[in-house]
Amino acid sequence: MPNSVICVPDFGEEGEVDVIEISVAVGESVNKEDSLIVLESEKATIEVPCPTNGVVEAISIAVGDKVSEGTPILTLVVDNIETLVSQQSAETEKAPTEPSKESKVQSTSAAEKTDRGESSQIVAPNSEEKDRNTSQSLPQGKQESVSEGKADLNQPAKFHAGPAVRLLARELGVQLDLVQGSGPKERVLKQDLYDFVKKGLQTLPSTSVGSNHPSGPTALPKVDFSKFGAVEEVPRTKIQRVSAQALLRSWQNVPQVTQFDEANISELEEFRQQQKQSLQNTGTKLTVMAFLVKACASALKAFPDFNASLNDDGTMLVRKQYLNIGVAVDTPRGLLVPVIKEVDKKGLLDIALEIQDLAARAKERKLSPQDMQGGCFSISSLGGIGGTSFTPIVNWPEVAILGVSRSQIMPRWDGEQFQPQLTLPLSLSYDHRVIDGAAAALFTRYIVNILTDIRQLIL
Ligand code: CAO
Repeated sequence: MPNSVICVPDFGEEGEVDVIEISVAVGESVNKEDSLIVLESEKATIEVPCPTNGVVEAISIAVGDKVSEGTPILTLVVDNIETLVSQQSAETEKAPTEPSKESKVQSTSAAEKTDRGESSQIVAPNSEEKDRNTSQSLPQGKQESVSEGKADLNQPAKFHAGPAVRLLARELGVQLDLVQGSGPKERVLKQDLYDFVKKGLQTLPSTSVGSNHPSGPTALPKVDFSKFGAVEEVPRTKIQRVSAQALLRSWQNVPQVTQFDEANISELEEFRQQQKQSLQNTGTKLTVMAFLVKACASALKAFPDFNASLNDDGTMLVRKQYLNIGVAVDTPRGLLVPVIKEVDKKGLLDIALEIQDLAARAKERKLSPQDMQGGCFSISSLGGIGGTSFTPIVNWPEVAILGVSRSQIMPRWDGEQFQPQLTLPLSLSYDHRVIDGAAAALFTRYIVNILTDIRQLIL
């Protein structure tokens, strides 16, 4: 049987690219169009298909190598070199306007070398050409290996998938040979990946203490603390148990990042103190929280992707046309997040009164389920207690939450001297699937600007 050295084809980019996957192994039988290797450039992933049927005799490259057009990939014991050479010659004739791809097949010398028992050099077809050929059906044996879908990590991949699907699989952390393809020749499509991931998530148990699912979090082992000394078991309240589950669900499902910033609230505080005196007899307590709710309402209007939720399969962002903001309230039985509805239609004092009312009812166990539903965004303030910053957890299905810490007088350099400024630390945690870091920084800056100059709230 003649040998052929299969080389990297013209992949449409200059220079070297990385080998990110070797899809075959020495001794393996390969069919025409089977993926041999996958290359990754700065712009794309490129699958290099096999030009003919044969058996892999030797592999000349490894994952991590840098290759360019013409680099030998592997040596193939070709079933029928004549067929291969004539096929590639015919394809060259068919595409005379594209000499760069097929003309690199050294057909004449290949045939001559074959006659002399030497190995010939064949350039694999590029993936464009492979795509043209995908309507041909695979031999039965190959179809069986795909449909069986057995995963053997020591074996090379047995699946068909285009570069975009492979890239997505890597991003999602999905092992492609476990996915049943629904495309032609059982080719794995993007939708197959989404369905695979969705199915995996649905089978995860909903318990809050982890699981033994192979791709899920490791279950936490039981610890007998009484071995080390006396202990007391305190029952967790229903609120604590429910909020623990919600926090864990968000932590496990939402990739979260926290953006920190600081607002100069010196003028806001001066205004607040003035109002505080005139409000003394009305029972309204105007705290920084009311200003924060108004500032966030304005920011949510300006940045609608923050007033949104991802739909269940992550293919749509559901932007909300209403503006409800939840406020985290610390109660003796646990954390509650009552929601102030339609904050954009309410004034500062109305919001201040509502915060007071909701916080009081939360502490007295008088909130109804409706009081805690329909939130678009949350604010968690620990400013009344202390601390310089913290990372709140996104209150899923919302996509962002603002954490507020205690304001302090800080020295700020004005270009000539240090000025005392009342500085409010802000921590915005956000769902990075929905919100980019730059958008989060802009959103937080927007809030900072409003708090620094509260006249903007009138606009
Ligand atoms: N910096 C400095 N002082 C602050 C402040 C801040 N960021 N925020 C509040 N304060 C002050 C208030 O002005 C008030 O002082 P005065 O009486 O002199 O005006 C005092 O602290 C107490 O305020 P408050 O906490 O009663 O009122 P609030 O409107 O600021 O907050 C509420 C209301 C319900 C948010 C708050 O009581 C609460 O429960 N906070 C805890 C929320 C929580 O646990 N979050 C963590 C959840 S885990 O992510």
